[in-house]
Amino acid sequence: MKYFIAICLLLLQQLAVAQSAKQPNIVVIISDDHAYQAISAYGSRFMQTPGIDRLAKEGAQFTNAYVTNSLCGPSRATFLSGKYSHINGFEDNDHSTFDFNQDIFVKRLQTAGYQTAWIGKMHLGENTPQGFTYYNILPGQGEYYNPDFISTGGKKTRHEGYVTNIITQLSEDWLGQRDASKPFCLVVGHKATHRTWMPDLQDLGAFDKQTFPLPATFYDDYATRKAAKVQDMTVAQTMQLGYDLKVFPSREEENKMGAVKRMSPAQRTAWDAYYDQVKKEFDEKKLTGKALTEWKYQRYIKDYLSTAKSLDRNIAELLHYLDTHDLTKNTIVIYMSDQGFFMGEHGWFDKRWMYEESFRTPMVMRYPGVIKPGTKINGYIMNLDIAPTLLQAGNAAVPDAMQGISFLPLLKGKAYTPRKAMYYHYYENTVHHVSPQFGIKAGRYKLIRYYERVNAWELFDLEKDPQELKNVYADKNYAKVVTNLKNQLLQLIEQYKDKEAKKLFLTPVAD
Ligand code: SGN
Ligand code: CA
Repeated sequence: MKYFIAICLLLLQQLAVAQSAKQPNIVVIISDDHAYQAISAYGSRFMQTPGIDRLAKEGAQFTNAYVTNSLCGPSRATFLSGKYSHINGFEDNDHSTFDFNQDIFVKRLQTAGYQTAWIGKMHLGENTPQGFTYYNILPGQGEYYNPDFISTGGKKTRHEGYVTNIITQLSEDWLGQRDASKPFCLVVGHKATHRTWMPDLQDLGAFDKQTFPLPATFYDDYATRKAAKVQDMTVAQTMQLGYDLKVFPSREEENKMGAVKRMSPAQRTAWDAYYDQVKKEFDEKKLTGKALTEWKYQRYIKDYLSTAKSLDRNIAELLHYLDTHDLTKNTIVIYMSDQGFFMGEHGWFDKRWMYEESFRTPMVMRYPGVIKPGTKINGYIMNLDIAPTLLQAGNAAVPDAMQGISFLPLLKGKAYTPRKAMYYHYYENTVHHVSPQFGIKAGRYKLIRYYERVNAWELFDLEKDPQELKNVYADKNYAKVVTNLKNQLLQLIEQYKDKEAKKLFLTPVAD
């Protein structure tokens, strides 16, 4: 009997091993507003990111990864559903709340035997998350210091400390107590590097010795681009000295800021010691005009990079946890941002546009035994493709209704047809005054149609104008290109069933 039990246990153990070998664990780390320009694997001129670079070295780096709608909620909704915003229902952060009754990949992974969790920033509205064995998420945008979290069942708990560190800790805690006989899928949602770029105390001043050259397009005059002229997202005008850059006219004004008010006395002392010095130097300089704008740029970049430094350190820490718990070999790890971000290009911060800095997102992926270390994937991949890819990797069926394409065959060196063109649609029309827009990127060209705030078309020849400064839509030499791209755009609109875009597409624009 004793032997029989021992043999049964052994068999069960082997079964579990075989099962997990077939079904890899999955960790997806999604940051917020982290620009590829700030990642050394992408050739950053700003900083080193050894944590993210490790994933690129040990796995694949996607050099042409893009999002369907460059905004926080819509990006996460597409990630979960594998569908464009007009199909999954989450079009913008202002009016949408995610309908968790719909088909999302985590639910299908659960059915396939996975434990699933989302920890950190989710930002999908008020509905109770479904599809997760466990969740512990920030309400809305969340806070950098002493953030509240809402866990499975709706319990709210305040955690003392810095948000990026806490999210890592909670992720490791969940991994530590999970049912180790089942594969897992963990989504780690970071708040960093979102506005208002509040660094961890240990990173205050980390970039103070450096001066960063302005991007070549910093003083863009937006000639030929109507929508770019009316936005409200410039370092010069929109970015605020107090709210964004922590240089307030007085302590009383600073005290009005909720994000600072919630700090503990010890945190606040360290915080003020640093920013009081910044304010002192600023006051002494008495800057105006361009000098003031350029000073703001330096401060923006320094705070932004400091939050990115903590983000990268925490990614390295989570990878270390996988190493020390014998999980590295059988775990897919994806790191990506919810979209790109402007680091002063065109004079801007924020995202939303179909312009490269915003549309394109950093993405790296490690999958031991499947992806050869140091792989570069240069084809077009969209955040739309992740759900079907992970379903396939987890041995779960990919529903036909998903609009993304699994790139697992590409990783495995099997038959795979890359997409030739990408479709984009952005809807929000409030904060930062970016006009709703949809468009197509196909190789050398990008065609964008703006509507609602501005009605206009833009065409860029990316070979001649990679910085997207010169709209050549009206240039007769490009007439054939316009016709051709419009045909392709209409095909994509129909393929993805975007009825609203089709109506707009068929409405002529009066120039
Ligand atoms: C907030 C920010 C905006 C940002 C949006 C969307 N202002 O409104 O600058 O564009 O979020 O960001 S803030 O003062 O509240 O920081 S997203 O990442 O959630 O889509
Ligand atoms: Ca975001």
